[in-house]
Amino acid sequence: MTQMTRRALLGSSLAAGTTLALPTVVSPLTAHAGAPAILKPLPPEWFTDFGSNAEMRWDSVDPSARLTPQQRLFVRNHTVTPQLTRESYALEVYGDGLASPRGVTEPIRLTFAELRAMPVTRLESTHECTGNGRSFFTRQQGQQVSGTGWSLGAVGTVRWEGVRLADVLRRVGVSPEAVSVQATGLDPSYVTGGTDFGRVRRPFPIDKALDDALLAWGMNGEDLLPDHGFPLRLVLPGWVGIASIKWLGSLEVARRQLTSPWNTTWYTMTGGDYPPGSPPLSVNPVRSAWELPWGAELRAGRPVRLTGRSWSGAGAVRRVEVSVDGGRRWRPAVLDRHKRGLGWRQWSVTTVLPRGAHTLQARATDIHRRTQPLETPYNSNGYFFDAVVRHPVVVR
Ligand SMILES: Nc1nc2c(c(=O)[nH]1)N[C@H]1C(S)=C(S)[C@@H](COP(=O)(O)O)O[C@H]1N2
Ligand SMILES: [Mo]
Repeated sequence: MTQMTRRALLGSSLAAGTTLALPTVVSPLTAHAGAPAILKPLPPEWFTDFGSNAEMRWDSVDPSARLTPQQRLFVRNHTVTPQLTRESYALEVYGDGLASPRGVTEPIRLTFAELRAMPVTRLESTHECTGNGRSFFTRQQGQQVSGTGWSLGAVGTVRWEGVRLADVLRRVGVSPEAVSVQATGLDPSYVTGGTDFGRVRRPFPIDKALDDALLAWGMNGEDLLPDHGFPLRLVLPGWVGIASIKWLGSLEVARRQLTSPWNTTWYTMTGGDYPPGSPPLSVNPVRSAWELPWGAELRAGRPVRLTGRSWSGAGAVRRVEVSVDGGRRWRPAVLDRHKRGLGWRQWSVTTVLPRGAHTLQARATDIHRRTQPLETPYNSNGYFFDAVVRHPVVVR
């Protein structure tokens, strides 16, 4: 979405100093001048490279691996990955929602070592960008939308390790009148269309903060990679990816509803039949993907075992039905044993296909009976494409 020039990057690094002090970035100028937006390798067999965003290719997914390896997880950067260190890192907490209110200039500071020494929580969740599947608004529904043209690979299921935000808030002391928490990242300010929107930041309700929100330093038993938020990121399980602020610099706790462009202008539904002022998007919808190339070639006349995965931001997937004849007949897929939690479910179907061009479809339903429609209502930013994707294959 953002094609930043070197000049723009330099500009935003300098402008960053005007919003919040930036003590933890290792020399913003040398770190960003001409540097790639994403630091980890993006081999083309694993990723589609969109510059500051990189999509996991579903045809590269190992059907025997339940978790997405961190090296293969999609990346979504508004600007560039900053290079931070644990030693100079500190989380700043402030706001009038603290038991003893504090202004932005007098925050409570928690070092990495202090946070790391707190009780450890591990949880598995599906991590997904709000715009995942966006390209299908155009490919499948003929609609023009703006944003990165993701297929279905802006998603992964990972095991996070960190400290519960509830534990951190209890430690610093929160007022019973607190309603809203705003997380701000340490990456450079986001500049687009000539406007500097400041640091990437998004508020969320105190209820989510006190429920399952995590401040994570690890993924799948490893330290976070720089691209995924090292040394510490927020994770709001089941919620839109933007809610999980990377390189977490500060948390403001407030007694009033906080806002940012990331919950009023973006990551809210606009256009189509959506009324102005639609609420910020939170829980991810239900989606499914086949672990196959687009237009995969399959063998005719003998049983083939096809695999895929389905997920929901609200809870486990309970049922997956598949059609291999363009939607005339649907039958249940065989599901894995993961009946609980926010991780995805793997499934398979064994079928004999006749020669010719065919369309595969998968439709999941979660434990709350949320399911996938055949068409997703249009919105101008192409969020939440949750319709059943028509996946073409050729049988020879
Ligand atoms: N600080 C910061 N946090 C961020 C972003 C960002 O650009 N800056 N991108 C958000 C978006 S839109 C998504 S989908 C996820 C992507 O997380 P990942 O790159 O670790 O997969 O991070 C979110 N958190
Ligand atoms: Mo996202």
